[in-house]
Amino acid sequence: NKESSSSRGALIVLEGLDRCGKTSQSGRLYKYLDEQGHSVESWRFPDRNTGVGQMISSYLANESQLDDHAIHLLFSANRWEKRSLMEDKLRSGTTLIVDRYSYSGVAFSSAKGLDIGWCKAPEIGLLAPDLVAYLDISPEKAAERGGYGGERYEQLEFQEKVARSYSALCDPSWKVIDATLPVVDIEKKLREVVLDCMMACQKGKPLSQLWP
Ligand code: FDM
Repeated sequence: NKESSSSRGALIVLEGLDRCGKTSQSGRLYKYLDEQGHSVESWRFPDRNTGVGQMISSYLANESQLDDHAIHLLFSANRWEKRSLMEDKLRSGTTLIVDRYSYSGVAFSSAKGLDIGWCKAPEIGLLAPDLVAYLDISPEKAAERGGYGGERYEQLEFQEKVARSYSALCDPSWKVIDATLPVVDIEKKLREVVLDCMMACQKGKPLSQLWP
């Protein structure tokens, strides 16, 4: 059948603190893979274009207030509303580069003091990434880069808590890349791990679900 005869795309997730360089690295990676002739798309969460995404966006801009649990579930719903499209894309051979995913969901909400198990529960059954690349930078270094916008979470003290939450979530399968290296070095390391991962997916690595 179609599924077993054609190879699938890879689900690549980039995670890290604000100002770690995720967004610019996902852009560079997208451009590289696209130019190499791969079928690839660049995604991000929150996806602010949906109805749920607009609620999240207004919360992040401090234009609305929501209970910590409620906003957590909205972030999760925002991933659920994209799940079937995500699966279709992957199965039809498109690789997805995703800027933030469930790990941001758990790291940011548990940094507010919510129970980590409670935070993970609504993510169960979403597609598991084939690769999590964590761009590692200390909250202090990230803050020095400046350019924190005015959004809700963009404060040093909170980012320190998020960094601790990420450490608790990080598992040995994550590819941790030093985000203080020169941009081109990060780009090179990222390409290596991504190409390896895409190869494994082409060779038949099955899609799996959170939490493995
Ligand atoms: N964020 C992002 C969460 O709190 N939970 C989530 O599930 C996701 C995906 O939203 F501060 C936070 C992380 C960040 C903010 O993200 C907006 P971008 O990458 O700056 O758009």
